[in-house]
Amino acid sequence: IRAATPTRTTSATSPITSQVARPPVQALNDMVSLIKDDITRLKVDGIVNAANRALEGGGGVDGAIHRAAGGSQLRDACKQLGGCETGEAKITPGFDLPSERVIHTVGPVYGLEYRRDPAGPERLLRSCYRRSLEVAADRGVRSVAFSCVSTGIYGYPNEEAAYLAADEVRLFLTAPENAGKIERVIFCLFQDVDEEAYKEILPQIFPPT
Ligand code: AR6
Repeated sequence: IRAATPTRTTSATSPITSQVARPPVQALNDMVSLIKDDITRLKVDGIVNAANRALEGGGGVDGAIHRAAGGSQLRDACKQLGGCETGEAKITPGFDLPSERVIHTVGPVYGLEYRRDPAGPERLLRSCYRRSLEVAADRGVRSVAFSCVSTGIYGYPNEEAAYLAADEVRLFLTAPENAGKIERVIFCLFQDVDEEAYKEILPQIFPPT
């Protein structure tokens, strides 16, 4: 864990909200947990934004992150990146956010990608989670909080997205070449439908120890 100021405590057992210490909805094992909260409040090394290919900000979690980061600073940093392909991820500082960094990933527009290739949405959504963790690990980001990429405006079915997110994170964390790179993954949920889906799926993919 990179940060060492007294207010930044992100150990495996401590909660990670900024103002109020609230426990995760359900701690499944030492590395993976759920929290129902506004992702802009989390004090972690990196939060994952559900962005668009232009990286110009937008609605949903993207809009909330840009506002909380101090809009123009993050917008300027994103401009330098030259956009981002669907399924890819890029990183910026967090500016005014409690989190150090923002990892911007672009999820598939479900209907559009499905019409192009029915296997496209799964491949691209898995890629978002894998590439976000790879980019994080490359930059020394050890604790990562994910928003529910593609499940809002981009229309990915919630349960399927929850399964793919959890399974792809499991694949990353259990790959021998990734050992020790990421210490903690938090799935940050905003809607009841996602809370229900993750509560059902996570114990299957990350059995409680
Ligand atoms: N904290 C955590 N999660 C949130 C927050 C928040 N403050 N606000 C919304 N969510 P969406 P997408 C949840 O639509 O489907 C933007 O305009 C939300 O409830 O933000 O990938 C971009 O610029 C949902 O569960 O992202 C793109 O154009 C999840 O975040 C497009 O939307 C993702 O919903 C991306 O669409």
